[in-house]
Amino acid sequence: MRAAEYPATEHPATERAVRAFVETYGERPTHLVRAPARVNLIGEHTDYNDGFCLPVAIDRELCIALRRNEAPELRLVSEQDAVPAVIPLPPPGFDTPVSARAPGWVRYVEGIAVMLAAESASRAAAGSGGSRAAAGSGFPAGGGPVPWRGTLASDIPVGAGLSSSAALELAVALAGAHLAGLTPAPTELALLAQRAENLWVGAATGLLDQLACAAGVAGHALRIDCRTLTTEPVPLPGGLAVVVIDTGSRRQVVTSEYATRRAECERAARALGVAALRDLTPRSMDEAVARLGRSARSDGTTRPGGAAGGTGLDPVALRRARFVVAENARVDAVAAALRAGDAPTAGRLLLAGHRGIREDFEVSGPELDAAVQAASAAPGCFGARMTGGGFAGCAVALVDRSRLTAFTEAFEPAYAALTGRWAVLHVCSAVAGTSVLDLG
Ligand code: GAF
Repeated sequence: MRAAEYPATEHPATERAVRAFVETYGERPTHLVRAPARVNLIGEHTDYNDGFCLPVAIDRELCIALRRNEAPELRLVSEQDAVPAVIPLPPPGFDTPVSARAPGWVRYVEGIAVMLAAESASRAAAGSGGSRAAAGSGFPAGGGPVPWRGTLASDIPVGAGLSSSAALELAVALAGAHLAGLTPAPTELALLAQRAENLWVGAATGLLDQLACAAGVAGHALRIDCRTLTTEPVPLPGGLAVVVIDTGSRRQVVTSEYATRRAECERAARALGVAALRDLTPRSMDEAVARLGRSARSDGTTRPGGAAGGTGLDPVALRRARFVVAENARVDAVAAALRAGDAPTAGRLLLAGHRGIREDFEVSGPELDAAVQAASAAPGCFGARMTGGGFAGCAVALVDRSRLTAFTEAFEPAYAALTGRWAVLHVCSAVAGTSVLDLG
């Protein structure tokens, strides 16, 4: 089957995955795994600062139809790639050099296979009793990695900042865990996927994407505390539409700039004397900066008028910290506004978040700024901001559901006039996190 014969626009990913399985392997799948994309409403670049986020798992999903394999390998055929992922089980060890690892999407599949095998090995070493402490990760006890074959279909745009890679990691992880008789909690699944991303793929990301995709709750946003890893569903008001705006822009700088921002935040936390920026409020941060300034002046090390000079806190790190500390406070303010059904306040906070990320954190981009400008001027829009890692990809807007048509009609030409390109709008529903269905 070629994708063009069975277009994504007319058939959901679940249906396409099952159909592809039958056509590829000549039999029915036994299981169907689904994993949603996520859009983050507020709380950006806060996860690796031990802070707070407010994402929504959305109804743009990735699905894998699968069954056990006789051959000792994991084989996954994607509708988006002519070359399948074929991973021998048990997979290569951690000592495999980075250059020998698989390219593109296959690397994520491989990373999950490696992490599941590591779990299995550590459980075996712990004497099959599977003590959580011995396993070292909180992943529950169970069998070893099980070989399976599957087909993958996805409605999540790739590289758009909607966590298509986290969805892939989680779907592969849940498939492997389920076949091995494991029932990991969403947080445990998310942590395993994050380890694959950090240790195998080599991206030093936080837990936002994986936890949002794993633990989403239908009809709700999810307040995540990235230090305690607790999640709390926040109901989305019925009259409010979450509109994801895919600006059509994609950039490669994200990984290196991400690492730089992370280092700047860590530098700021060290200078301000806290374990992580999460430990500061806007007020306690002002006090800490003032204290630093006073002690630097008493040493005679600062220049008069130099805001952060001589304090050990350079102006760039100070700006990054100001954004993160204010953004953490915005998460609870947006959650409270949503609970109260106060969409105008939630919208204003999103706009404030975008200003901060553009001016202080500096990870916006021209298309993202244009999308926010065009959206916030359109009728029915309460507020908008860029979402995800930044530089390119998607923005999110909160829109009065009864005015969606007027919003779209005003937004589309306004964005095109500003950028010379057309955006794709996704009016999204909040769905449950990753799940597996036994097909019998
Ligand atoms: C990316 C990362 F993967 C997340 O962990 C998070 O830091 C996000 O950027 C920014 O909020 O999606």
